Amino acid sequence: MPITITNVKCILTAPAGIGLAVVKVETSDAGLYGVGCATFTQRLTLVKAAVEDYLRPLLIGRDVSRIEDIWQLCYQNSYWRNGPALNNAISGVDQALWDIKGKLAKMPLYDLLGGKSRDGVAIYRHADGRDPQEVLDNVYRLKEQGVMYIRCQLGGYGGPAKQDQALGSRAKRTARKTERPYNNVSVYGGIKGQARSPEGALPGEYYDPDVYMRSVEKMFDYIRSKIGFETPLLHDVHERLPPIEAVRFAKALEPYRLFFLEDALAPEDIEWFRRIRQHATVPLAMGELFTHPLEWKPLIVEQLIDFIRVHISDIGGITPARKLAALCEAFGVRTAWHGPGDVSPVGHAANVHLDLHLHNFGIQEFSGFPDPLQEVFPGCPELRNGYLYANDKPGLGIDVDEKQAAKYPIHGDMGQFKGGVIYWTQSRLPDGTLWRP
Ligand code: GCO
Ligand code: MG
Repeated sequence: MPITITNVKCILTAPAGIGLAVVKVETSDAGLYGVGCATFTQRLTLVKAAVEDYLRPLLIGRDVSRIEDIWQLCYQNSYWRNGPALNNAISGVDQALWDIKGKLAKMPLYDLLGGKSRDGVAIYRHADGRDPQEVLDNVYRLKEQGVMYIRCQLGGYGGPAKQDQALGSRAKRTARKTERPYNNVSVYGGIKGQARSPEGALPGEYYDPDVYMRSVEKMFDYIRSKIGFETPLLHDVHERLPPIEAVRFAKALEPYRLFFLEDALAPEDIEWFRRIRQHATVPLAMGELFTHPLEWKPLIVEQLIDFIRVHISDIGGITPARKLAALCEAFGVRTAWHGPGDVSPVGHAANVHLDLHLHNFGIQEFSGFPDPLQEVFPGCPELRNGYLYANDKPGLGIDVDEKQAAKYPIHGDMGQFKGGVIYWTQSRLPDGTLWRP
C-alpha cells in the first residue's frame, strides 16, 4: 500500500525579519512529513495561494514516492507554466518529497543522491561598506572568522553611497513637493560623479552607473593593495549596468583577479555574455533571477559563464537543480547556488546537501542563521571555520517548528517591505529612468 499525501500547507514566517515560505507535506504514514523551501520573499502570499489553492487539491492521495511524476504534474498542470511564484510553490512540494524519501530510506539527502564528494561546503560571505576602508574592515572581520571567500560591495548594489540612497529617499519626500529633488555631487571614495535629475523626477533609489563602476574599481584597487591576492574576492553587479558598460567593467576588473563577477547582465540581456567573453577573462557567475531552462541553456552550452547561481526554489526545487547541475558538469560550469537571507534554512539545507554531493560544486553563498531562525528551524547546517556542515539526520535533516514560526508573522513593515511596498527595487538612473534592480 503506497504512502500517500494527506495534506500540503505553506507556512509563512519572518524570524529574522525577512519573509520566508516553507511547505510541509503530510502523509498517510502517521508522523511522516517533509519540508521544502518555497521562498520568493517579494511575493509570499502568491506562493501560499499557489500551494494551498491549487497544488493541495491536485496532490492529496498521490504516492509520495513518485517525485519526478509529481514534479512534472505540478509544472504543467497550470498550462501557462514556469515563473518564480509557480516554481517556488512546486519547489516547496519537491523538496519536501525528497525529505520524505530520505526519511524512508533512513539516509541524509546527500547520501541518497550518491554520497559525499567533500566533507564540508566552502562558503562566501558579504563584506559591505560605505567606503573602501569600511569594506576592508569587514574583509578583515570575515577573515578572522575563517571565511575564505569574500564578496565586496560598496554601498550595496549599484554602488552609490548610502547618502545617495538617502537622497533618493529624500527625492521621494521632496518629489511630491516638485522641488528639484536630486542634484548632488556624489562623492564616493574620492570618486566624484554628477548625478543630475530633471525637475519633478519621481521617487526611487537613484544610482549612477558611471560612479558605481569607477568607485568599485577604486575599492578593489585599495583592498588588493592592502591584502594582496591570496584571498578570493567576488563582486555582484546585480544586473545594474547597460550591457556595453558591463563589457567595459568586466575588463576593467581583470587586474583584481576576482573569483567571480556576478550578474554582470540582466536576464533580458544574456546574449551580451558573448561580448563579455570576447573581451574579458574574469570568471562569470549568473542565474539567481533565472526561472526557465531557456535562460541558462545557451550560457552553459556555449560556456559563456563559469558558475550557475540559481535560487533553487525559483527553478522548482531539487529535481530541476540536479538536472541543471548535470548539464553544467558536461560543459565545465560549476555551481554557486543563491544563498541570501531570503532563502529559508530549509532551502539552505537543500543547497548544502547538493553541495556535498555534486562533483562540480563551485562555492556556496551563505548569509548566516541568527538565533530566531535556528529556533524556528531546528537542524540548520552548521558553519565552522569557513565551511558549512549538514547533520547526518535522514532527508534534509531540518524541521520547521510551527508554533515558533507563528511567533514571527509576515507583515507589511519587514525586510524589503515598508508599508507593504518594496522600495529598493524602484531603482532609477540619474534622469529618473527605472532601471533593473
Ligand atoms: C545575492 C542576491 C541578493 C538579492 C536578494 C533579492 O547575490 O545574494 O543578489 O542579495 O538581491 O536575494 O531578494
Ligand atoms: Mg546576487
